[in-house]
Amino acid sequence: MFRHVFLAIAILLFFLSSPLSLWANADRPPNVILIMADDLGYGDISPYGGWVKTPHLEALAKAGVQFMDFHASASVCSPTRAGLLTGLYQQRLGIPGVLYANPTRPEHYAGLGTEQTTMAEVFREHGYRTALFGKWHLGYQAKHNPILHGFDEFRGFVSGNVDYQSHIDLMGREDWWRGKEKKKEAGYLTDLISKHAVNFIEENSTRPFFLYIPHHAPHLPFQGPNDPADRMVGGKFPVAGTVQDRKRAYREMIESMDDGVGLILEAVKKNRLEQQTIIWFFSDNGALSFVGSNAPLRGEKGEDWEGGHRVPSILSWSTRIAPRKTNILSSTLDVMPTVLNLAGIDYAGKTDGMDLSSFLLHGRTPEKNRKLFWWGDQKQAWKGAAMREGPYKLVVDQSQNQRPNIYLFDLEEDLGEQHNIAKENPKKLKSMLSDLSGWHQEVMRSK
Ligand SMILES: [Ca+2]
Repeated sequence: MFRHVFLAIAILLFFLSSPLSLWANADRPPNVILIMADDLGYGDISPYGGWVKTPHLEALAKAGVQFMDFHASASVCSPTRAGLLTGLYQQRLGIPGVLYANPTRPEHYAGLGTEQTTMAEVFREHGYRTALFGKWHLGYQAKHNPILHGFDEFRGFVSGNVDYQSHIDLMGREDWWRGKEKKKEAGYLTDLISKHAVNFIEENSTRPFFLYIPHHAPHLPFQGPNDPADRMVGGKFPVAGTVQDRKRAYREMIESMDDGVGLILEAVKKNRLEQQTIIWFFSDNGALSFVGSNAPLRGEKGEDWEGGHRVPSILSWSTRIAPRKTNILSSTLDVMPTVLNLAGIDYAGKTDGMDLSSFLLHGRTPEKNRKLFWWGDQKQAWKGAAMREGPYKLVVDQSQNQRPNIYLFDLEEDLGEQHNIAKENPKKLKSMLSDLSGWHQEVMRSK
C-alpha cells in the first residue's frame, strides 16, 4: 500500500516538474514569434542579395520559406501595424496613415480601438501567453496601450521613433514603457528588445506563447550600438541624428537586429522548442533610399511603387514546413489568418488576408486571381494608390499634379516598374481602376 502511494506521488512529482506537464508534446499548439524590422528595404539584407551581411537571417531563410513577392499593406509604419495585428485593411480601422508624436496634429489622438480584435487577443483566449517587445505606434493615449490589446507583457515605446540610446521621442519626451507605466531602462534599444524577447522565451518554455517583436531598426535616427545619444528630454535635435556616416550606422543597426535574431534562434533551440515554434520575420515597409536599399525595385518608403511595400519576409517552422523560395503574392494581412490556422485555432472573425497554411504545409496553390490594394494617406508627401492582380500592378500617382498619372506594369517582365503598358491594355486598366475605386469605397464605408 505504502509502496503504491509512494509510486503515485513520484509519478505526480515527475509530471509536475516536467516542462511538458501541462501540454503533452503532440497536443501542444506551436509558439508563434513574429519579428518585424522597421523600414528595412528589399535590397538591404543578404538573403535577398542585399548589401548588409545578416548570417542569422540567412540561416532562417535556409531553413524556411523565403517570400519574394510579400507586401506590407502600407508603405509607412502605423497602418501596416494596424493591418498586421487585425488582419484587416487599416482603412477600415481609421488608421490610413502615420500617427504623429506631435500633439498639435489630430492624428496624434487616433489609435487602435479596443473594439477591434487583435491576433494577440485571439491567442490569449486560446491559452497562449502573449508579449510585445519593441515599437507599438498604434496610439499614444492610455486607452491605446498594448496591454489593452491582448498583450500580457509590453516593454517598449509607443511613438514612431526614439533615440536608440536615450529612448526619447521626436518631441523630447521619455518613451520607454513597462506595461502601462513609463519606466526607464538603460541599454541600446535593439539589444534591449532582443534581451526581453529571449527572457520571455526562457520563462515561457513550458506553455504556448505568442511573441511579437517589432524592432525599431533600421528606422531613423541613425545610431549604431557605439554612437552617442542625440536626444535629451525637452531638447532640440536633428530628427535623423548627428552621426555623419549614416551608411555605417545603418549597417550596424541591421547587424544588431540580426544578432538579436541569432539570440532568439539560440533560445528556441536551447529550450528544445524548435519543433513547436513558428518564426516569421518581415519588414513593415520599404527603406528610405538615401541610406537603405530597395534594389531592384522602384521607389521607397512612403510611396506605392514596389520599393515602398514589397519587403523581405522569411518564415520557418522546422520539420513541419519545407524550406523553399516562393513567388506567391502575399501580404502582412495574411499573417494573422495564417498563424492562427497553423496553431489550430479556428478564427471566425472577418479578415482581408489569405490563410496561407495549406500552401505552407502541403504546397497547395492558393487562388490565382488575388487582388491587393494600397491607398496612401493623402496628407503624406506621396499621394496615390496602387493595386496588384496577378503580374499586373496599377499605380495612380497624384503627388505631382492634380490630374493623376496612371501606370500599368507587368511585374513579371518589369519588376523595376519602368515600362508603362497602360495604353496597350485599356481593358485591364479599366477593370483595375474600377476594382481599386470599388475597394476604397467599401473599406471607407466599413470604417
Ligand atoms: Ca516603418
